Amino acid sequence: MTDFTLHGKTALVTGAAYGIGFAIAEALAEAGAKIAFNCRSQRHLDEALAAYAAKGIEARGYICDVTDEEAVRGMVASIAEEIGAVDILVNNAGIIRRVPMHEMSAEEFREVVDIDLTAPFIVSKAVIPAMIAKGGGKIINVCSMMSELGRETVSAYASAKGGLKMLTRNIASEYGRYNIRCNGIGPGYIATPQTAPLRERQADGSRHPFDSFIVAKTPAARWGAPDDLKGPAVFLASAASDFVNGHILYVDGGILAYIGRQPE
Ligand code: NAP
Ligand code: GCO
Repeated sequence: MTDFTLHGKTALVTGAAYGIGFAIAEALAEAGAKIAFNCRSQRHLDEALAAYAAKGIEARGYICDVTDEEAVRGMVASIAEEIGAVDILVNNAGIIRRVPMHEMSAEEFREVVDIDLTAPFIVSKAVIPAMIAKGGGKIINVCSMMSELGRETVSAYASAKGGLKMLTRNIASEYGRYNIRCNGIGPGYIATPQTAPLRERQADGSRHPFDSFIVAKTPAARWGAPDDLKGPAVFLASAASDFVNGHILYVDGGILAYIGRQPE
């Protein structure tokens, strides 16, 4: 029987206080993994621990900014001491800044790239030595439609997520010999706090134009939910995907396959 179980594995999901990261961590826990997660605020940490507990998940939470290499190394060491070295890393933490490129400051651009691309490098670098020592591991990078496509106002985010696709392929190339598998998950448009501005009801009660645009661009004719990512995450975290490496698994309802609804 194909092995989708994660019993005995330690998983670190970054930025998993809520949103996509929380759903992925929940899925990995349901498959048997011990869960560690981080965020930047005590309030989010406390709320997340209560939310995990309400689902019967004994998660370990850490206040850690993923751009702070020393703090990341300390968190990874604490996880190893407390529940075991990281077997599964999900680089999920991320931000977006929606600003027309000619109006975006270099500082804003660097902030997005720092969190969405440099941080996955930092956290992956922190866990790889122990994965090598243990005989292997799984790294899953949360990419995006913007790993493949551009659109107005997301130049920094698309640059970072495009880079994250190639970081995924490079880790897969460089560490495959150590039985480390690195793949990406590319969510489509998912209903989380990050995309809430794109779904806000208009003053007249109508749907946000972008909301209608995305539904028309998606063959599944709906926004995704964080739970839509649970199965793909378990697949990429488990032995079931041991010969899958350097692959970006798009979970987008078909957006990338579809030119868009033709005129009636
Ligand atoms: P979200 O609701 O905004 O959650 C982002 C998470 O990242 C939060 O837990 C946040 O925690 C954490 N975070 C941000 N910067 C951090 C930092 N420097 N250090 C530590 N934690 C940090 O976003 P989401 O929609 O769940 O997205 C999660 C991931 O999926 C992101 O990488 C995003 O780019 C990607 N994605 C989202 C969609 C979508 O449609 N929603 C689609 C494709 C890809 P705190 O702010 O509490 O620290
Ligand atoms: C945006 C959205 C997207 C999604 C996601 C799509 O402003 O276009 O936030 O970037 O978050 O990355 O896959």
